[in-house]
Amino acid sequence: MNLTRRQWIKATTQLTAASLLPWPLWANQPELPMISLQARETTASWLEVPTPIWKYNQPMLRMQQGVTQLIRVTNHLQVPTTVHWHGLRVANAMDGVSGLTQEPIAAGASFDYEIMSPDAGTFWFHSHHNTIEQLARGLYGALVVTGNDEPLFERDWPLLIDDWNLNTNGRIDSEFTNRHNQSHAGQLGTFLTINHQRGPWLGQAKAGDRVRLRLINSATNRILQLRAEFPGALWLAKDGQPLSIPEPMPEMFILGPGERWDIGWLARDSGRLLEVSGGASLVVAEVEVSQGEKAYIPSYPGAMALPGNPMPQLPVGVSQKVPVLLEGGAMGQLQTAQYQGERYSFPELASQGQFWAISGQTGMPKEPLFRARQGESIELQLDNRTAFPHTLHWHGHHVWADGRWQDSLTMPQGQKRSVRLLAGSPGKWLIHCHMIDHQATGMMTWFEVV
Ligand SMILES: [Cu+2]
Repeated sequence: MNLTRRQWIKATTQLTAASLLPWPLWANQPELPMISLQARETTASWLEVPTPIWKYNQPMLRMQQGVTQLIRVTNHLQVPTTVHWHGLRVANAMDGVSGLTQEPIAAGASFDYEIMSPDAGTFWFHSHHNTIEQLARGLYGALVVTGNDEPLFERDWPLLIDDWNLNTNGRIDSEFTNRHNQSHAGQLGTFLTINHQRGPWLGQAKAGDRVRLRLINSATNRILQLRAEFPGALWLAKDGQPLSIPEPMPEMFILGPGERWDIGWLARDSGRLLEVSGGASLVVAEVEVSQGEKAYIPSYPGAMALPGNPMPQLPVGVSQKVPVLLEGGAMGQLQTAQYQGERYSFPELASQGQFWAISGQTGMPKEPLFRARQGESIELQLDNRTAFPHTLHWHGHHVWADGRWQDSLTMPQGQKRSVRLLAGSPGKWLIHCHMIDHQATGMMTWFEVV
């Protein structure tokens, strides 16, 4: 038989393909990329005396959008722990909530988190077991998910901003159950760190550099009030989700615990970021801009817009309306609430260390706040009837609020508003105040996607 060259190539290709078939399919599967994350005790050199803290060996993780990543968490602490991937739309079993989605990782043990983020953006991770202590001791890190078609930034800086409650010996005040703080605005710190380093954080750029600042509030309770001196800077994304059109960044803005803003800035002259909630102005970050040889500075920074993530389309109608009443705390009007299946008066709740309620329940209720089928559109009618602001956080989901997707939302006292949630992956998902003193004393609930 005479074969032409083309026929011969075709025949041999088919032969090669056929000869591969008997191999098991898994033989060609690449191994998952693995990150070894270790929770351990260490010390920080912030003051003249060392400060014992708890920290991950890698407090700055990067992973690729859409690629499954294996993160092996080894617990070198003397107490159990878990890791929650804040803002990532992961499978429920990987969400890291002890007592709801997994058993805690025992001291000395490991747990494999297999996570895939459909979204590129700025996220973070932290302990979700005895969070009130473990987050305050420093168990958190930044998680940057990089996309394929993101615009180029010459500088890309995640900044985890935290405040610490240190005593006169430079140690973390280990009283995590101060009832006065818990029933008010929560324990605030006085000592500011950025990426676990004493502030201010310093960055260097050249005139004409496109700078991406990823601001993350990793404080346990403090709502940061930030003043930005970055002329012409833009808000690019909230909680990892890009704005469809970048917005001019206001000079003053707040960042509640767990919230993130991505900022795009065309560097011309030096800029800085200040924190002013404590009355005095503390410098959080300074970017020094050197006037180098770069002659051309583009005048239109529109090219900084981030490509959208694969978020679902918001349907027109809603299938359920769920009231989410935030009640309790000092100077609140909470009379009674259910706690562990029993109804108690507010003084009885307070004597058990419970101060805050969501829709009449304090602590983790046995039944979910609502159940929804995957893809269902829910209207959450948020109503903050307390005398304090709260930063609500939804696990595994973003809600549509203020024309953008957000996984954490700061609500001033007395505020009433509706947001939309589209039920995502099946499982049990937490909703709680990310001021951890409030979460630990009652302000949490959960919903179930079936
Ligand atoms: Cu709160």
